[in-house]
Amino acid sequence: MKHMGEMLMSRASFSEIVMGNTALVRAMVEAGTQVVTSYPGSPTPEIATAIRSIPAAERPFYFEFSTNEKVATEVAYGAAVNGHLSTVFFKSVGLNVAADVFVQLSLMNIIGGMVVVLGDDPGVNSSQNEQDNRHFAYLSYTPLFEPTDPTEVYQFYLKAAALSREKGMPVILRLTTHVCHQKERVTFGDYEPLTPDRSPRFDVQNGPYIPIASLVFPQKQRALENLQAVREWAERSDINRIVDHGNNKRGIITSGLPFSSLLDVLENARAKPDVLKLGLAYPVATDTVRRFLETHEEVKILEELDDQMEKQIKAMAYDANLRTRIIGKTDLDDWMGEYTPGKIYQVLVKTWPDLLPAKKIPTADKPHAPARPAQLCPGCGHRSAFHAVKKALAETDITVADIGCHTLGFQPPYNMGQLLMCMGSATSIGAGLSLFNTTRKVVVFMGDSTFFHAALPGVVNALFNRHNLTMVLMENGTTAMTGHQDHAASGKNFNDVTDAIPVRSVLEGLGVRHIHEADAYRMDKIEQMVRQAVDEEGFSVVIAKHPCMLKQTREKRQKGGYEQRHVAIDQETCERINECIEVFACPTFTRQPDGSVVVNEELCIGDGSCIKTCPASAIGYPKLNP
Ligand SMILES: Cc1ncc(C[n+]2csc(CCOP(=O)(O)OP(=O)(O)O)c2C)c(N)n1
Repeated sequence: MKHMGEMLMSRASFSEIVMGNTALVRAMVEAGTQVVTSYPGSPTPEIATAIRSIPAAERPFYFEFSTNEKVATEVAYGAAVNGHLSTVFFKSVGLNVAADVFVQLSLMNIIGGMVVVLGDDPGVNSSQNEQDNRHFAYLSYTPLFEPTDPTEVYQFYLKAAALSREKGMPVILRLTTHVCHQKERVTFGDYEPLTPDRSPRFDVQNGPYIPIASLVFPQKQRALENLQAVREWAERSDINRIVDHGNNKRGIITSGLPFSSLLDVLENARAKPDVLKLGLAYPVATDTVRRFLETHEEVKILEELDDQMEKQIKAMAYDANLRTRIIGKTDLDDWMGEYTPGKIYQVLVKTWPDLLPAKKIPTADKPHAPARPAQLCPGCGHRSAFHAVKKALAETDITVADIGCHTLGFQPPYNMGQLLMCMGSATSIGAGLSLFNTTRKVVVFMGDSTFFHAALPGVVNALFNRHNLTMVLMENGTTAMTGHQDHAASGKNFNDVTDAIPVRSVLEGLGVRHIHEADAYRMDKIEQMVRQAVDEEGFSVVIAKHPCMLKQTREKRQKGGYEQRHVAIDQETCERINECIEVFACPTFTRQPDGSVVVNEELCIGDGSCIKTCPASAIGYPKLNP
């Protein structure tokens, strides 16, 4: 395979095995996309990895990681009303942050076109819920394409971009985790680089662009007419397709990833039902669906997560007075989890017990891998900070987690972080917990990327309303959990060096009176600072600073010259107190069957953060790996 960037910019048509996220970037290139924005979140960060593989000088569009999803959407919208085809992408819950601007997009004449790429996460692989963002399409009068595989990611983006440009309306391309991450051979088209018209074409005559009070009605009317036109387009286009098994009794309507799982499962079916696959999940092409219903006695709606299609289809069937038996979700389990082949099997068997042969139940002798919860990396500064904060607090004190690698502090043995909601929420939740509360200290944790993303209003509120709590700012210099993207304090953006906005300066600028700061490895200092901070009046901050060690070691490895070191346990000195395993809990420590503890030299990076935690001083200073 050619270098990825070279491949993505190839002028000639080619075919290659790629991830959905990579196929998307080729589609952006072919479609003539001019501006792309994002805030990182699984399952979408590899889209940025593919973008980065194209050398900046050759990249045909501008890309930025913005400070959050709302900002990213606003930047893309601004560019799109200036005439540039734009795309914004982010994870499922990112749309909650972007919603305030997103729900207005369909009211506007977006002359350049704008595609909103969502990475939904059925199965909660890496999110705090499994929200079904198809609801937002309905809520905001925005068409929603739902590809099944990388080929469709590529094809549907091209269709979405063309439609968006033609109608001047936003279009959603809804991906899900395993549409983003699955790989298949995709055949791409030619790419003819054209010199884009980058003149600023914003013109109020294309508007109105001011949605206020009754001025909104003509804009809303236009959005509804656009939706109607898109539905009619979908009736004629090949975006929806039928897999005809010649079965006039049973049919299935589905879309997205469940379609490919369904094809797998139907391999073994006794009499395969016909399948109508909807590529445009909203608005549903009701005439196409009606014809499908009319030609089958029973139709199962097979949809992952919520009952979006079911509601639209049942309402239409009622109005059309259809006799077809429509089977939607049968029990609560149907609303949960990713529709893998195993899940589809379970759902279909409940509907039609005779459809599929009985499945062999896995036997007990099958190898079973124990669940391995996510954990902080060896050398992670967050671990040291948690170790210290825990010592400073009483059992009854309240700790609030936020989103990031540091969320993992909620797990034993640290148990630091007893509540979690969404990015940036810890400070204000902590403020609420501090009300009427004179007995239990409130400590909230915050990452540095999250600080800029959504925490600032909470910090300002804590100062403005004189809330009484302590924030431990876990500053590791990066957006670690999603793959080390730069943030406003990094001194670099995606494209260039830039002025860093240090978190401490921001806090000082806001007038935070009590700011303490130490390297997270200085656990004695952090402990003493937290003790002091929780007794200070009002809002106090302890900055526990240490670079992300995964990032640092990876960079050293890439540059060459990284030498792996490890600590070692002096078995003579070790008193088997097991603090290294039970309290500090670095995964490099392993208990042997005889009760002794050894260091996994492959995992250990020799950072030495553990040394001072051993009450018997049995951990020796790092040595080079042999
Ligand atoms: C609204 C929203 N956007 C994106 C994400 C994805 N996400 C999870 S953790 C995280 C990064 C947090 O970075 P930081 O606060 O610096 O903490 P670190 O992981 O570096 O410890 C992001 C972007 C999310 N969960 N919610």
